[in-house]
Amino acid sequence: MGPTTQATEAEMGEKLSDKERQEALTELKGWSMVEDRDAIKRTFEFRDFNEAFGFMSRVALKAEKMDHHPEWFNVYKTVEVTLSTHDAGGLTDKDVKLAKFMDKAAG
Ligand code: H2B
Repeated sequence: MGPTTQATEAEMGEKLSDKERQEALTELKGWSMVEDRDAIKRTFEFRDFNEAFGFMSRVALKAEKMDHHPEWFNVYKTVEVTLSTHDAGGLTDKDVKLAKFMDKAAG
């Protein structure tokens, strides 16, 4: 790959430093580190399926805009979310940004 096709670290997002991820996790209530993986997770519980799917729809639009997508699993009113930046091989600012958006979207 030449210089025009090679994505730079900044474009892919750089993995958070130890200090950055510590600060991020303090801010993100309900989120925790995934074991054996550089990723964060949170389980959202809604009143019913309609609320859960409404949340997923709002997050989906945001994810497309950000070009940053969650790994998630829905059963009825429960949505289990894992966030990690695949291109960077771990946690970046994009994950923190999407996590904050999800917290707000969940109300
Ligand atoms: N989502 C997540 N979570 N991590 C990524 O590295 C990522 C993504 N990369 N969504 C994007 C899409 C990339 O594959 C496209 C080509 O921009």
